[in-house]
Amino acid sequence: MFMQETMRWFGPHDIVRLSDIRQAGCEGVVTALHQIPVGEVWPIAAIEERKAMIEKEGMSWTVVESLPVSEDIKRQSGDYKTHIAYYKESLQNLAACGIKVITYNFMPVMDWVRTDISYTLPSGGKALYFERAAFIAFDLFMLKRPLAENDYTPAAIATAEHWWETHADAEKQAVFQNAMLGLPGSTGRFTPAEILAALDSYKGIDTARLKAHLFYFLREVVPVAESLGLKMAVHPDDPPYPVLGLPRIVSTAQDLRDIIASVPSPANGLCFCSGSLGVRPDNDLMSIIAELGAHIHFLHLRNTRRDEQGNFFEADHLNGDVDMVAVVRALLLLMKERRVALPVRPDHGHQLLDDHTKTTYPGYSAIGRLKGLAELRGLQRGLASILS
Ligand code: DNO
Repeated sequence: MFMQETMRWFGPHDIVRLSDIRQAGCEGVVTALHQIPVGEVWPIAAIEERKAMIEKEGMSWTVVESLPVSEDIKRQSGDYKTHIAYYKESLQNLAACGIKVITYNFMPVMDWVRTDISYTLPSGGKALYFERAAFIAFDLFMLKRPLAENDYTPAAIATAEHWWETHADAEKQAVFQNAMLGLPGSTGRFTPAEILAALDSYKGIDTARLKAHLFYFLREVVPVAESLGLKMAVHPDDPPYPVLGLPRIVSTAQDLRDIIASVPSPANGLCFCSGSLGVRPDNDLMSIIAELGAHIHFLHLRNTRRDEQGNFFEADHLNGDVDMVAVVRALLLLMKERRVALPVRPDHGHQLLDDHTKTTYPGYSAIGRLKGLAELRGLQRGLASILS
């Protein structure tokens, strides 16, 4: 049994077209109604319309990524009760349209963060990169977040000062632009004032409190998802540690364990993202699969390469810190045992060949992702022949 191969599509405005995804050999598409403001209901008509576009191209809408959780829900402020009621309504509507897997995250304010979205690899391909000193310099000297210095060691501040002194204005500007990128599926950027106001709105919300908010949300929505036959899949934090002083609570094996234990249900599950989890050396991906495999409903398979300074770049799918051969082997065995073909996407890809001439959503090039997917496909086929 092989994984169900998919790619993410950001909708009709994505310059990577559904027909490109089809040509990559995908049977499924991962998408979301990015046009609907976070917190509002996804109406059946809009879901059906999106579904029909995908089916017209000979594929199916396999996974929703993401049905976003509003900042009000994460903070338990303002309209959070209404937003939770709307979330349940969206789940009902998605289930009515036959969609089964729903991905979400619980990262406050920002989704994934990088400092460079076109980091040149030795091959000439380009990748996403997170440079810690540059990010701290952004925080301290560009964003000028109040009391930011309390979140870093003197040594980390010294590396950021060195970075600041040795980089040109254009490079600083590029880091600023990249760090302020808005949410996936939008081309917008936050303004410093917006970020600072959003950060301020999390004052007093520490790790324990944010976790309590997540568990409250899960206690509300998981029973609904379960009754509808849906699987919820929480996406890990990227990077998997606190950012800009905000707590992050989906970063470690213990976090994942706590989430699963908070509401025991087949509907309360995980998106296993090897790229996000793999950035922490203390995340042992093989033992996460062994322990929590029964709760994995969706796979993001990509690789990163980190260094001792806490920098990392997105490496070739089969050539980074994650032992992808071992991970795919463990996942194939897991699927066999569970008798389920899990949906997978290559997650991000490099910019290669004609990708360099196009502006896609960062990480979502066509050719780079096709390469990652094809490598994973070959790996699966090869392993399957040995395992059977
Ligand atoms: C990055 C993605 C994440 C992911 C969300 C899920 O490219 O993997 O943005 O979609 O965190 O909610």
